[in-house]
Amino acid sequence: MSFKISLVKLPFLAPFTTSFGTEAERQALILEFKSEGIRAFGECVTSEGPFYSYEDNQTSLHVMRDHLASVLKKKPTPEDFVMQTEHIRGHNMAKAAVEMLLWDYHSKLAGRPLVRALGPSKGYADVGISLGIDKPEVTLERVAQAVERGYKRVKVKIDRGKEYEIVRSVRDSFPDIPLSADANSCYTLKDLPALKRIDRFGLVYLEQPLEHDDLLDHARLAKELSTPICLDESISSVEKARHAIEIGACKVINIKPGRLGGFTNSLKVAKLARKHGGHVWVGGMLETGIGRSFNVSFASLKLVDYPGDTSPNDKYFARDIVKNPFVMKDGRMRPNAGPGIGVDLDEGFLASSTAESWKIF
Ligand code: OSB
Ligand code: MG
Repeated sequence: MSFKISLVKLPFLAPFTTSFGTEAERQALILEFKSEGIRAFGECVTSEGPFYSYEDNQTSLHVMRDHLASVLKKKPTPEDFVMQTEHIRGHNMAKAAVEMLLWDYHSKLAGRPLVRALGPSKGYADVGISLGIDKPEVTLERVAQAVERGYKRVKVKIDRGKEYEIVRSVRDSFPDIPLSADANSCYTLKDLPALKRIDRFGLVYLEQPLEHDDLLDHARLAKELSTPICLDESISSVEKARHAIEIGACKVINIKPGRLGGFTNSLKVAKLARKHGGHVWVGGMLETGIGRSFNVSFASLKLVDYPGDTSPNDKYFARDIVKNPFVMKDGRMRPNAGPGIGVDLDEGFLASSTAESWKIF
């Protein structure tokens, strides 16, 4: 039995900018667990710094090595892993990386694709694209390409003070596409006039406009806008999702299994939201082909009713660490046939992209 974590560096084709910063490369922690002839994988969605959330690669490495590895050793089911690590506060991204690896492990042990273990699937995921912040003319060009390639929804990242220009110019050129905007928490309720100005562009939703852990102000904002609110950062647990729905803080939830501590909690959030008439979709964290394969399986579930941020990885990387990257056809992507996440690793490229590696046990 062995468990190894590697830091893999993959340069982006173009820097990715959000309201909280710019990333030039993906620094991914890739997990590999071997037991009984099975090789299971995981990917932690943290990055170099604590900007999207308080977790980063260093904190997740510490939590995985010093608090989660001993639980992994017992090879629990994902559900049992969640229970056995409940006493560890927060650190959902670290927990999710190991929890999802266990989904891969147990699916491979049973010789079936990951998606079969998750629940009823449509057999494909509807795919949307997330466009980082750029000059309006660059964004317009990217939107045109995305529409041309058949994406089912386009999301533009917005920043405080520049939201009107970007949303208006995209809407002027593309009056009918399903369009959304993601603020990554750059506004407060004082910005209500600016948010009201983009309310008339028929966005399918406005993603995470306010504080990263707020629910109350989002509920207040929701009453002022006709555009539905989608929460990303704020939904950090099943309980938070329940509170958000209860007080009307959002109608839509961006499910990122990494943010929620894995698939066990993500399934609970998706079921809860749908039961109350809400909508859910699967977000992305600029994952490599390993992380993407987990996301695409989840996004193909019947429970998930909106297109996700699961664009094929040739959008981000010149070369991926898997030999069978996803391809999109008619705005759809089929989950891998397995077993487990069903990725065919490009071992040579993975080795040459690995900056550092830790043998945990
Ligand atoms: O807010 O959804 C977000 C990437 C990094 C951090 C936060 C977010 C994103 C994305 C990227 O939007 C979506 C993708 O992986 O394609
Ligand atoms: Mg977001």
